[in-house]
Amino acid sequence: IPKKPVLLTGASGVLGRVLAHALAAQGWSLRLTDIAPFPDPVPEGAIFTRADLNDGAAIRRVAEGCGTILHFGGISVEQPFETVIGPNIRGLYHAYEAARWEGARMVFASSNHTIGFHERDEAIDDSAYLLPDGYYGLSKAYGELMGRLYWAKHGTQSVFLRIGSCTPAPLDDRMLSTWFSYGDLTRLVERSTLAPSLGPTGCLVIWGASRNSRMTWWCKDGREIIGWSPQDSVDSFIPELDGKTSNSPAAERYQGGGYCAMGFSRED
Ligand code: NAI
Ligand code: 15L
Repeated sequence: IPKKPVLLTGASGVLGRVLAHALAAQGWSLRLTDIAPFPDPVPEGAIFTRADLNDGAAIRRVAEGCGTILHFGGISVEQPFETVIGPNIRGLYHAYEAARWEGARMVFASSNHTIGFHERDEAIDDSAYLLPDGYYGLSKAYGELMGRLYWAKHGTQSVFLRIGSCTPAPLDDRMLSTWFSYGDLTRLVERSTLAPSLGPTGCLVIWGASRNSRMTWWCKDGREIIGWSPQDSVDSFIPELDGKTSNSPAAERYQGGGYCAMGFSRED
């Protein structure tokens, strides 16, 4: 288990709750925070503090003494620019400042929407250029760039988890590729926290998808350096979900799916 307490932002959200319970059950000492109250009994070994990511002083206080920040808080779906900018840009800056101050590692819940406009027949690796599919994806791309800045300037380490679709079960044809189980997410967060080194670049990109035979889009990443690979698979859902597509050409052409189709107005 980690030597120092671990701060989890977005603790009251869907993935935050999964991680809070799973990591506390393994004996981790957790500091949980969110703007919304924690909806369950706070697990043993955890302390919950309500805070807004827009409040830098509050985020610094909740991070005090922590060796890792699991940054899962913020806007988690496509929203207007003005809605995204506070939690996901200013809030991210506050999380990074706290990490720098504490000498903590950042494990950042990035997203496949950082690269959503790559086409589905392209196989891309962790060096592919960022190609966000909306203001939400753009904020996650900015987060990864902020991580690179904080490594280059301050030596802050980051793992960027480019999460696919992390839900209890898949819902459509696209998720036969992008689905990521809660178990695989939890093990990825454990390895991202506990791995002694992230290698010479200080920052690693990891694709958050389970062992799905249809995940042919996302290739090489930093998983070997932290000693993680997915164990679960979505394949048993293929008979049920194969061909369950939308009728939007943009949603079906690009890796980001429906996010690419929102407000899409290009004509070629
Ligand atoms: P969620 O929306 O359930 O959780 C986000 C949490 O952030 C919420 O509890 C919300 O109250 C909190 N939050 C929002 N604004 C805040 C603010 N100003 N100050 C403090 N807390 C604030 O989202 P979910 O699904 O749990 O995702 C967690 C993270 O993982 C998000 O960053 C999301 O972008 C990322 N992610 C999730 C994926 C998924 O499949 N669930 C896929 C890719 C990325
Ligand atoms: C995300 O980044 C979102 O947080 C999540 O709600 C899903 O939409 C997911 O991507 C996805 O691409 O399925």
